[in-house]
Amino acid sequence: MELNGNWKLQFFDVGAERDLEIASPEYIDYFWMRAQVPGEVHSTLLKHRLIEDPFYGHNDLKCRWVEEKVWWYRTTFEWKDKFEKSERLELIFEGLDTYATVYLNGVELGSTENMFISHTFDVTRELRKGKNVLAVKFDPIDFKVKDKTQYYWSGFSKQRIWTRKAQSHFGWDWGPRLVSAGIWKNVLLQKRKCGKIDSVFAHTLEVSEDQAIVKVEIDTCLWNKNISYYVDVKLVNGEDVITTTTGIINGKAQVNLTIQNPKLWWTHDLGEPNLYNLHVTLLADSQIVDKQTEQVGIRTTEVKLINDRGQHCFTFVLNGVEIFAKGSNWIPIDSFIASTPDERYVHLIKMAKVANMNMLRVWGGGIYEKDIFYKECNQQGILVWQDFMFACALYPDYNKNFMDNVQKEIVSVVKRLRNHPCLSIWCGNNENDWLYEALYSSGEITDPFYGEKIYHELMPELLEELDPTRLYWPSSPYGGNDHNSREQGDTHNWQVWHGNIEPRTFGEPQQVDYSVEGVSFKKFKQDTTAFASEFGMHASSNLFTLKSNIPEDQFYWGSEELAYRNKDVHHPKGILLMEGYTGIPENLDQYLKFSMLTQAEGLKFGIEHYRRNKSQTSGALIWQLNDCWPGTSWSLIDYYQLPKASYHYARKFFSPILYTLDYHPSGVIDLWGINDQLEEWQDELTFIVSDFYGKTYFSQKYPITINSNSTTKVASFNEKDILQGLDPTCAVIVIRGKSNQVEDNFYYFRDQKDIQLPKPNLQVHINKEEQSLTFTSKALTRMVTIEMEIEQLILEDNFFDLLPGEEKTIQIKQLENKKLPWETLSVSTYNDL
Ligand code: BMA
Repeated sequence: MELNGNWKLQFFDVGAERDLEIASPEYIDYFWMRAQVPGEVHSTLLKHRLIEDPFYGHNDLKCRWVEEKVWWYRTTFEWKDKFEKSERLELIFEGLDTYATVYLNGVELGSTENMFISHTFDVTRELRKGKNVLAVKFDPIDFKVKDKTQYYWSGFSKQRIWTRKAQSHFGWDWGPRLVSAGIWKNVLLQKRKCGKIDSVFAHTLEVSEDQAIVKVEIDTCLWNKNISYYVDVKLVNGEDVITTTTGIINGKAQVNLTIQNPKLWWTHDLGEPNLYNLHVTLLADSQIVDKQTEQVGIRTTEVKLINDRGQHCFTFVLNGVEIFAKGSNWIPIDSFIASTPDERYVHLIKMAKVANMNMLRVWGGGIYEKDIFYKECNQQGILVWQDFMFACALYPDYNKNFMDNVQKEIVSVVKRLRNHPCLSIWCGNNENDWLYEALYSSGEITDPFYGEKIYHELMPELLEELDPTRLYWPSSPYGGNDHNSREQGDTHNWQVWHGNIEPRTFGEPQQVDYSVEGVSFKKFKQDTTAFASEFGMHASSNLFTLKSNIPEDQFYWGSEELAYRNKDVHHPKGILLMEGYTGIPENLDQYLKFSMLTQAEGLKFGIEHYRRNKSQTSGALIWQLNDCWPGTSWSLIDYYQLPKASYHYARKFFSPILYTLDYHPSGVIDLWGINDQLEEWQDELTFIVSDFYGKTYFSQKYPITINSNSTTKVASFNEKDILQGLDPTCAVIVIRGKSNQVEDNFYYFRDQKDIQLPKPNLQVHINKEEQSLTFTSKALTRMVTIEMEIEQLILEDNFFDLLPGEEKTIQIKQLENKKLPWETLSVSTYNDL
């Protein structure tokens, strides 16, 4: 039975009321506000207009008071069910954020202090026939941690380290401080007969040509010694059904299922993400006692750390195939995660897939994601890199209570997530090992490495027992002499944007170079990492997103409100990056286009480099896919789920087949073909150099064959030879495949700021009935930008370049098929600036 209904909410000052009075069934909550459960207090307050939209202007500051209050939830429910003596009743809170005390009918059941896990209370004796009153009190975080040590290193906020709650709620360099509280997941009441399934673990033992073996381990809690228990296990995929029954010894059961002609789980770019449903039923004397269904996939996965040449590598291997991981980092989908509808998750993950991503990293400063996230990744064939939720700080691993809490969390999270076929690695934390060592070396930290015991003792020990099937990696980045070393393990390239001087080795201080060259994306070219798990650049959100959240009188470049959207401390970094590529913007229009183009071209530059270096580099995960609020950040997709230019570029630079240019400073240009598919690839390439009015100066065709999962250098040119006297600031290169299955790739001979674009000449034909736009132009058009004032607009392509004389038609729709506001349509280009 679900207990999500009828909840009411009220706040009090700390110590103002007696807890038992408010928890009492007799307490009159008539004047309390109705609350949404699952949800958080902020979203309820917003609904009742008791706070202003926290995302608008500086409103986040205006609702700071929310985190200082004690919040009480109350609900009543009827219990009519028949109930036998042998039965137990369990009250389950799947998520309480965070310091909660639970009362049923005035009786205190217990307190919780971990947002990430579910909490179960035995209420067999406290539950009444008829009306019941359930109350939950949330104490303010500050009240709980104010007397705890808070002096040592902890990025963005000192308060957060003691509290097992999304660390980014306390503010991060891409999001405001909005410390939520509330019942953020389902509340359930469950009748237990004489036992229950505690956990199920299904994993593929082996896969051969026509057969697979899946091992299923089941843990149970049984409380009647006089009954004989057993479990039924059923694996189903359409017509294929495999069943077996087994007994239970010491609470545990285990079976090996043999599947003939298994349908393997693949990432979407390599095959079908086939899934099976695993039904586990616990029976006692032929009566069903409990059931659990898990979505599982048959697949093997490993991370190779040494390659066939005996060198360090970091390569994900799926069903025996080495893959290049293409994707991005995932941060919490919203500052208010609880009230975010599942559809937003579905759409965002679909967008990642459309952009040819095959991996998302659930970053360690947010949450272990909601079930919908993993289900969608299973279904859409996207691998997940899973961090544990520790980020950019020291954590009090010397404190027993804290460690007990962390231990419970790890056990519970691993049991919850380990069956998902998408999950491919466990990672201990985000940047703690690397930053600790670097900051210690530069004298900024003098404390011991608090937290070390979590990632280097507790986690590996627990995972060995709970999930030995996946690589446990202590941190990201990790490995080598400097945890961010390019020789070993994964790396975060924060040379670009943050200006870190690399490489460094253990013991050296981390130095930064804040200059145009120091932060430039051209630095990617020196990066020979085995796996780039973070790197990126800022870009503005879309105009509509910003306009909707910035007061009108502040809606200009250089305004305080616009700057407030950017939570990264050192604002000039973005300016330096643009200065190097587009020039410094002088107005909002320019800022939008300059920052978006710099981000898109910068990521393209880096990722095409990583992909060409496939024999050494096996992954490129962009920092960051999404935003939790309408700010300006590294994201590819803004808070209104409107893509930035980089998103559409990603679809092209992550394409399984890629034709790419390696531009050497000497003027030599190499043409490469990359094939990430499992079959050999054949095509005919045309390489054209032309001016901006369509006159060709150089053109060459190349029949190509690229072996499966490999790269090939197709040709090499000299800039001078292919320009044939043409001014490099007025020239474009287009690489086009005859197969028509690979999108054209455009290159310019110089940085954008030095290019002399022709006057705009774009013709647009609008077909409202067919919801399409057709573009033509007599001159090269850079960055055709289509905008409309609506969220979740879906465009086949946007921010693209159009060659003179060519025609391009773009389909346009809204995700939920809402009526398009044609009157707000705007088409602009870089040539207009
Ligand atoms: C890395 C991430 C985040 C951060 C990002 C941008 O440090 O792990 O903590 O938001 O870079 O600075």
